[in-house]
Amino acid sequence: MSDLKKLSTKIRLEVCKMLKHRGFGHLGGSLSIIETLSVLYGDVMKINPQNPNWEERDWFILSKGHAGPALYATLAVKGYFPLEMLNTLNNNDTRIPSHPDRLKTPGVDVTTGSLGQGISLAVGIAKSFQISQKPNRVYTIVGDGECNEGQVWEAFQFAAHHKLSNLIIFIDENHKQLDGPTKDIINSFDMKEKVEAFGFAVKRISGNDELAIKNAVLEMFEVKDKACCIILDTIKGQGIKYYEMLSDNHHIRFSGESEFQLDLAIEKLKEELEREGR
Ligand SMILES: Cc1ncc(C[n+]2csc(CCOP(=O)(O)OP(=O)(O)O)c2C)c(N)n1
Ligand SMILES: [Mg+2]
Repeated sequence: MSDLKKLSTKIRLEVCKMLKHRGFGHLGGSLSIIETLSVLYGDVMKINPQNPNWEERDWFILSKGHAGPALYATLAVKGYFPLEMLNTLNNNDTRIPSHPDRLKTPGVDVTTGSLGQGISLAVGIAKSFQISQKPNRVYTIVGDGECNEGQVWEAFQFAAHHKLSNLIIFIDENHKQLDGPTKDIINSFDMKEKVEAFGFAVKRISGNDELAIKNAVLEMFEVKDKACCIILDTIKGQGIKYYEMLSDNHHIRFSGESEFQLDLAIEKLKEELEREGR
């Protein structure tokens, strides 16, 4: 198992434990971005968990903010705050509310949750680094359902027009949104063609393959005069067969079979890590 695969497994385990403890949460869309977070925080991003506001850091914006648990698990595993804090998800006085809040959680750069707004902030932040000629990079993950928001396409136009090559936009194409397949709700058609037509450098890759994600990011580093987009072909509920197959897997209230399967997944992920010697 590669180091990045091991990191993905650790993050996936913490997401499952956190939602088991809470009893409900946005499991499907959290699981589909784990490999991407693993590559970003485990390899390509310039970060300093001991000093989250380090001026030279790269910025990460989870535009699909409902996947907060995936970001919290990543930050905790990377040492931004203790793992035990993950058990406070959604508590009244928590530092990790269901959607990310930059004033509450160490390592959260931007408050998100209202779909369409995270990507808009991301392009503004990238523009500010471009104006001040700073080397900081900006990374953001947008949901495929989120792309139903007109505001997303305004932000894409802005990124393309300003040639924001210091920004990498990931689109998590897990083919589903809140209450069904994206093709039935508002069809995205061919996302790659659309983003290309907006003037981006685009690559579409498998979103569960850490090496492919890393190589795509490194390829985008070579782009100098265009905004960059990586489309992640993923599965909502990725990495846990039962939840991949479960049609209503956006927000789950665990009980009966769905709770049993979560316990099973936790045991399997623990065993995988133990086999690897953690
Ligand atoms: C402006 C806005 N409208 C509606 C919602 C409610 N909402 C939360 S998640 C979601 C579906 C998002 O689908 P997608 O972006 O595909 O997320 P994923 O599949 O990754 O979970 C919706 C409609 C919201 N958070 N913000
Ligand atoms: Mg989706």
